[in-house]
Amino acid sequence: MKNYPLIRYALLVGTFFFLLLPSNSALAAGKLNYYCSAQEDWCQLMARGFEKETGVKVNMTRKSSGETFAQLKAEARNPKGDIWWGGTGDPHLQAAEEGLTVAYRSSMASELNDWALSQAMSADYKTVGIYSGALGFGYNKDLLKKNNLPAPACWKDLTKSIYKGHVQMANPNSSGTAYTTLATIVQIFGEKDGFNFMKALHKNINNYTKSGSAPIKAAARGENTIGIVFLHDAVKQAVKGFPIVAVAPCEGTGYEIGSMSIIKGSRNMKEAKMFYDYALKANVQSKALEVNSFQVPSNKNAKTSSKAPKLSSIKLIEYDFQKYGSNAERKRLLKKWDADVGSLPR
Ligand code: S7P
Repeated sequence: MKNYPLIRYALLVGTFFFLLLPSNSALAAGKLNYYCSAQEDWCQLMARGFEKETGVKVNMTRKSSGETFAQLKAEARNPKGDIWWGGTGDPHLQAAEEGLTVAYRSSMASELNDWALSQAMSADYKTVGIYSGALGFGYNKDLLKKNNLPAPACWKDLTKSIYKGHVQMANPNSSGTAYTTLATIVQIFGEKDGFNFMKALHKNINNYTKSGSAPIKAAARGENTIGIVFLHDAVKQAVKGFPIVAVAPCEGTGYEIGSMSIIKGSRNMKEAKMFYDYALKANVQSKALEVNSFQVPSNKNAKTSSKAPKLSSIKLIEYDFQKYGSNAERKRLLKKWDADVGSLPR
């Protein structure tokens, strides 16, 4: 009887300190520095979904593919990022070749399409395919009509003088979309004619943007007529109700294998691997449709939409990912584009 106040006091103090302790999931949770190169809304959806499922705090940085690659390179001695999710596969392959990313074999591999796995195998598992999509262009049909212009159907159409000042694309140094464009044109027409095409196109370009999808967003707002973009980015604007028409060019076109890589020197390796596995799940990839991201998912069981561009009905080239994702070729092509095209007057 005499000890009761003491026991009560001990219980009270114990409860007080127990309440100060973080919850179990918070105890287990860490943090993740997440570099994202897809569209902002999809990047956010992935970050918030992962936080909700795991309790891991996500710090997100959104930059275009070429810009993120440059950041990884600049931070190589003191890495600040843990995982790079999204963006075209070429700079992910280049990062793997330059030793900026590390190998990881996810247990989710058995659920992936062959093209996603071959991306992984070609880089000794230092990257993996998370989605795919074809390149093309989109136009604002109201602006085309207002300017009395015919609808372009082929790459070559975009170099016609009638479209002067009406075409927009991103800068291939910063943008994965624009680098895919450059590599696609060189693969379709050959290097000499391909660069002649880029020079002729240059005369019609009203602005080289930093981000790959910016030209079609500008077209949706009525500030630009034609944007060279991935078809799914054009469809996204059309689905939102803007007067955008997506075109798969008549000569054929290239495509991307959007990728994901774990950054070498990651300080949160456990969380980076958790995110990697999470991002390859079917239910997670299916969520892309919630933000109108119509890429083809790499997980065979993920949902697709009838609104998505049908890759089987598009004339796709045999895009050489090994060559155009190699350090030497990407550097060489970009240097040549800067010297022979980007620096010319318009
Ligand atoms: O999420 C849409 C998308 O087109 O964006 C990625 C793109 O590389 C990021 O933009 P940049 O062209 O500016 O790098 C694509 O991977 C993806 O399909």
